Amino acid sequence: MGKTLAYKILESHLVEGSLKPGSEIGIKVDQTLTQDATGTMAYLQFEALGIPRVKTELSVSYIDHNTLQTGFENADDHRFLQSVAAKYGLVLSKPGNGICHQLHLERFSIPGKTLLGSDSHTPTSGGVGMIAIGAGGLDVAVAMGGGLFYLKCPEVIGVKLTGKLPGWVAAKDVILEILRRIGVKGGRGKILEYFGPGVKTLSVPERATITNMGTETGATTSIFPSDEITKEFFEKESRVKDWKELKADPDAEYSEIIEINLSELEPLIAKPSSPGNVVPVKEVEGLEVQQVCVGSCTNSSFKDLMTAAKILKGRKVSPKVSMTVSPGSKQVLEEITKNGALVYFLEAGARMLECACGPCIGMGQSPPTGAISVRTFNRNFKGRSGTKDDQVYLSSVETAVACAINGKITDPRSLGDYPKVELPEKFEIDNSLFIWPPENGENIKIIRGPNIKSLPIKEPLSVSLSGKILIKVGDDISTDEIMPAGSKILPLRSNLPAISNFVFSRVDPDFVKRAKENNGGFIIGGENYGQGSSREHAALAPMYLGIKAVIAKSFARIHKANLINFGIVPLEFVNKNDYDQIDKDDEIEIPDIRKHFETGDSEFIIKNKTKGIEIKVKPDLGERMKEIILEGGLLNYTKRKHNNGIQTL
Ligand code: MIC
Ligand code: SF4
Repeated sequence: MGKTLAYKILESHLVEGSLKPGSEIGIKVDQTLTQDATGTMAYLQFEALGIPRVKTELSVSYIDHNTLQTGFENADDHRFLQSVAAKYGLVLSKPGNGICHQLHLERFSIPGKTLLGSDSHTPTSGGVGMIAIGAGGLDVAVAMGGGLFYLKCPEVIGVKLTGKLPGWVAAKDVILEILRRIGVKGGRGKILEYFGPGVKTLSVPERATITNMGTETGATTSIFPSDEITKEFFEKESRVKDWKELKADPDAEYSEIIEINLSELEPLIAKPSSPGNVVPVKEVEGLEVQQVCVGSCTNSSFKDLMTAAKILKGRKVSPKVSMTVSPGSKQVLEEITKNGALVYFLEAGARMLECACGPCIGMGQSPPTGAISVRTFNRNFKGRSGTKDDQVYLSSVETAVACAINGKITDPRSLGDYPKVELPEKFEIDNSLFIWPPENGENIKIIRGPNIKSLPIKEPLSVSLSGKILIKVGDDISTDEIMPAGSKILPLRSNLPAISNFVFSRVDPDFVKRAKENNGGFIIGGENYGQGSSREHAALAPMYLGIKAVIAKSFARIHKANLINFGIVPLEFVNKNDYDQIDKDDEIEIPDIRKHFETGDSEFIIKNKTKGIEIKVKPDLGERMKEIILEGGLLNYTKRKHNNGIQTL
């Protein structure tokens, strides 16, 4: 039986376990990336591990999220990150250089290598045939120290592409089509691997758009083969030495096959407020639009911006619309400046923003009250834009620009001839906003501002747990709802006492008060609890508030790992209907939980003392994860193993 490309790469990095879907595996990590909003915490954790220098082949610390400097906080964090990178041997990407995923694809991605990033869209580099996975900062810190990355071995779904995209239909429509078919939960526990004759019709930036937004299906990662088209991309980036051919065996066996005929696709759009709420653009055509944003790690490549510029050439943005453009990298901005395309944006009346995440994470450009904003981004969770009642639609660059011109949702095919964009022969390479570390960082002092607070460490798991249900939420609660981001809250990422005051603030403004009055308690969740980002603050801040366990119908992968890493017990209902037997303010007890974990019980009960009933729950955790929970989190676990002379790093 032939092998999938994903399993070939996983096999060559496998250190523990075997490639059986669902079983725990430990893989070697070649490269890591962090961004500033998750990075400060990751480096505090790396410091706590006490390792003098990163042990990976390459670790990069990007600054791209917290770039608005409305107070000292973000600037202090940037300085901290720069000193940490120099001391521990990381490459630092300065603010203004671009968005981590776009930059990593351009400058550091290598087919066949593994990349672990403290950002959920790390799979972008899967566009060149890497196994690139998003994780919490602590997992990345451990990997930087040379430790393995543990995950449940995913199944591999084959996505067979045939045909060729018609004009005005974009790579973004391919991933929107997949989301339309399998939804925001359909990729959980799976890798999406692309193959078939349609692959060669897509350029690397297009492939990267698809692997980037595969994250929204809940997939562990997504991957394309590395072929002649990939080679051309590496030639353009002047690093063809990093390229090699990689593909699945012709008789590779996939657990399931999704077939997409590119020729038959049409422009699609995700309606508010879920990336899975996808319909044909035609279905919502005519709705008035007041904001259009082009950019984000999904759609900010040279190809994307050139397409936008060429469509805008000789046209104007509607007077009713405010249009912003955030280039993915300095390289992209330089290219469109030098070839003159930048002026088409200016002449059309678009607002140019810096090369950063910007509006995608609510760092400015919040839309007006109740207005429709069409964005080329990957997420439209309610309130993420910074406006409470936002109406964010997600589309391709083509559709978004058509909306900007007409001031209403528009199928871009009505705009006439499709402007074809070729990538330049060679991109101009200027690495000057990357700072390489000195050979020896021993004497470098880490600079900490007053916003950087130290890390609290949790106690080992108690004999039994008891307390109140502090909140009960429904299905698909995202980490944006648990721990919001945006320009006011993101600068507090290095300050746990301060940021914890915002947990669930958009869902239930009294949550924090209740948590403090009750010395913590429990959370009840529906399906796919914690979907979306990798932010470990969605576990760390609840831990700080004394949350002991989250009991849910099911969890999203990264958030579940983050809960375990910080000693919050994730439990699943054995019978999903029992979700209805437990409500906010109920008093519950989980007797002998410590013993259950020690003896490895696969099910046990929680007592709902208010309702006088018992409910069966299961931990659904591997042995190593149970041990981590018993220790009160991954930091305690790693330190103890280390002190006992066990080589964990
Ligand atoms: C996001 O898109 O939600 C983020 C902001 O990039 C997050 C990381 C974070 O919260 O810092 C992600 O995707 O992991
Ligand atoms: Fe940045 Fe948005 Fe991409 Fe997250 S999804 S890394 S906030 S551009």
